[in-house]
Amino acid sequence: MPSQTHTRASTCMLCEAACGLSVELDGERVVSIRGDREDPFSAGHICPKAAAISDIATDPDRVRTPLRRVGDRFEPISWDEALEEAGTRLAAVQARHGRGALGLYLGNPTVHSYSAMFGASLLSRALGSRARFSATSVDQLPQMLASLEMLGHSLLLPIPDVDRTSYFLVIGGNPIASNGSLMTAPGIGARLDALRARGGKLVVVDPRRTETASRADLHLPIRPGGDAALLLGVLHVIFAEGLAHPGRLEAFTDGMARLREIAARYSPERVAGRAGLGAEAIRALARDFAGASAAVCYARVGACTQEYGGLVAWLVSALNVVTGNLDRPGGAMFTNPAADLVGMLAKTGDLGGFGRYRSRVRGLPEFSGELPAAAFAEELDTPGNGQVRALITFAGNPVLSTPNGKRLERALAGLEYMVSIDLYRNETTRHANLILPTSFGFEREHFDLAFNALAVRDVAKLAPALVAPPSGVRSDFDVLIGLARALRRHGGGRPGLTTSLTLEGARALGPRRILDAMLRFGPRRLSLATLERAPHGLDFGPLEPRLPERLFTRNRRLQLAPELFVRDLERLERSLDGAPERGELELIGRRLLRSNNSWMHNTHRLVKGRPACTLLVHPDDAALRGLTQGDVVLVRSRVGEVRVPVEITDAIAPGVVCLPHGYGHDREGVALTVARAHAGASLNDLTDELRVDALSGNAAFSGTPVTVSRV
Ligand SMILES: Nc1nc2c(c(=O)[nH]1)N[C@H]1C(S)=C(S)[C@@H](COP(=O)(O)OP(=O)(O)OC[C@H]3O[C@@H](n4cnc5c(=O)[nH]c(N)nc54)[C@H](O)[C@@H]3O)O[C@H]1N2
Ligand SMILES: Nc1nc2c(c(=O)[nH]1)N[C@H]1C(S)=C(S)[C@@H](COP(=O)(O)OP(=O)(O)OC[C@H]3O[C@@H](n4cnc5c(=O)[nH]c(N)nc54)[C@H](O)[C@@H]3O)O[C@H]1N2
Ligand code: SF4
Ligand SMILES: [Mo]
Repeated sequence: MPSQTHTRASTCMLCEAACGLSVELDGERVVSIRGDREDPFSAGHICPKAAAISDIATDPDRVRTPLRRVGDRFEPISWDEALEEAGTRLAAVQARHGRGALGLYLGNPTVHSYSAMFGASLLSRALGSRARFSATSVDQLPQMLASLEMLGHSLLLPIPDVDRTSYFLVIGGNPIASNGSLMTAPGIGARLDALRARGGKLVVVDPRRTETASRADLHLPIRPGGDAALLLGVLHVIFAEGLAHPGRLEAFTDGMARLREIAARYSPERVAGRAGLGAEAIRALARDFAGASAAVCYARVGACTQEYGGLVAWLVSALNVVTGNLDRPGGAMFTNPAADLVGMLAKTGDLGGFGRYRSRVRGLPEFSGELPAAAFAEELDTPGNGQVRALITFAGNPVLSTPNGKRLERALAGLEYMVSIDLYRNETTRHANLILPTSFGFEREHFDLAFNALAVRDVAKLAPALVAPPSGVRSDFDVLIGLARALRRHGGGRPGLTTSLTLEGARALGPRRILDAMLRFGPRRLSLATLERAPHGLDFGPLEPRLPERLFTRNRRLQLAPELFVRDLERLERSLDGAPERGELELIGRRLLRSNNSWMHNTHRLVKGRPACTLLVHPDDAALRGLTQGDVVLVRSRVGEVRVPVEITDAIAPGVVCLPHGYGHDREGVALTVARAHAGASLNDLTDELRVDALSGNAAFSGTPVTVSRV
């Protein structure tokens, strides 16, 4: 009998681009995944990863029932047994060692599921522990800190208006490979082509001539960690040459004079050495940026995961303000999302927070109720009052994604009890006593709560679940709430009636009705029903100016020179004026189009072809060490060593080497058949947990000193 297929609209949940998909189904089986040309936002764009959604869902290695570790083996158990055991054991650890002995780590995919966002925030609050960690502090934390200090809300992030700008200055981002981040812009390649076609300029600041830099009008090969120096030099020129024109922003901005005074100290000549760029290049950049009809400076992972991440995030926004480019078309703008998390949290007084307490071992600052991932391992392996002895991980793989993964691995092995909620038994979850599996991909309804709020246009779309999950898995929301309730049943977690009532209330409502309420009370007065009537999504048009109404600072004014950042300049000064301390080579990371952090290497479609986990080395550095193409080298840092093949290329600056993160799958007990056959080595077996942005506590991956030698 010929099978009847039908096509449904959906959304890709793998990365921030949120591409519309057209999914062809034969009953419960996904036949094909294509770009949805009727999606008004993504207009048919997809990347090679989209097809892997169903590979993962049907992966023989996927965990499909709760698993309990018995020695080195895992055996299936029922959900009731699993939750009962987890509740008992986690509560017992809290009873024995105090509530703070239970830790939580939330990984990146949390923000790609609205139901997981609700569930994770409920579990997190129900724990009654400060030992909470997430991928935020190996990623965008400095940008959130800048928003908190300058705009008054940690989640109010300025988005580059890429479709209308005439000068796009990208610092430490590679959207052609990453598909854009804190800038949901499906089909970013076409958007950048359009920018250039209308006579605009693309300028990329990056130690590597990346896929994005190769398409740029100008590539500035900065020294790792040199961006704050560069930006100070740029601001210096802008003030000195009378190019500062904040325009309408001036009426509600504090600190302009202070910033002018600060910038005066950093002439291009003074900062050039630390930036690794010539003073004339810095002058030209400042003049071009200030002279553009609409310009936007945009920074991403490379600008955050470095020693001066906080300063960079501040100076990027400051540059946009000083040149009048914040909150205007073609500049850095703010969304008006249908489900407005920022507005909703602000109404409850939750603006985010910083430094209200510090981590036990190293005294690193808290951020919005979390401690830095760079302090994760030490909070687990350092004995004493407050040591973390039990852990819950959700959709995270910190062994491969946080600094000094080897130390973390040893710390996880020493825990009294660990529960991981994940799709796979991987480098992290293999240490768990229990692995609890959730639904994934087309098995759940999708609404981009996080990324609609970070998009370059105001859009909203609800994608229904298309296929049934495997019978042994539960929804992320159910597992997260189930775990929180089990913990409380056994006397663990945060005490008090409010916690119980919140959990029971949320469980009774369910994630759909919570979202529906957010939409109904949101600025556009939508509902799930209105979205269901527009299966390809709704487009409300380009972003519109939102200031000063959208400011949440105490005096409702934009803070251009917060003391927190001003004080941190002292630290930078030491690196400007002293002899530049440089490791033999400085290590940076990279992202590959056919990969997504650590968890997409178990699909043959994405890993076939040449090995991807190679060390990029400049020809001069290769010659100095007698290296030839393909040689396997030993890379060493303070914390560890890895062996990887070299790829000699002048796309990397001399003195810098580059390795992708998310590899290193060949570890005992990892149940990822394909990934283990394409294992590579982990960048984070080299990155150093002691290297942080001392201001924000964010991990400083970029510029890790390493030596490289032939094996
Ligand atoms: N294909 C793919 N897409 C992804 C991901 C993935 O793993 N693969 N991950 C997703 C996630 S979680 C995120 S957060 C986004 C990230 O999105 P992006 O930030 O756009 O991605 P990266 O490739 O990490 O870009 C960082 C760039 O910073 C550069 N860099 C390193 N150190 C420095 C420095 O000191 N200064 C400057 N100026 N540049 C520096 C690096 O060379 C690199 O090109 O991508 C998302 N999308
Ligand atoms: N050196 C270096 N390190 C980095 C970076 C870098 O640029 N350089 N980038 C950093 C960045 S930006 C990030 S965001 C972090 C990411 O850090 P993490 O979030 O810790 O790591 P991921 O690799 O994204 O792991 C995601 C996990 O979630 C699971 N998963 C996927 N989908 C689902 C789901 O729907 N439900 C459940 N329950 N589980 C799911 C996967 O199996 C995997 O185990 O890595 C960081 N680490
Ligand atoms: S760009 Fe991102 S959202 Fe779009 S198809 Fe690829 S992985 Fe999915
Ligand atoms: Mo990220």
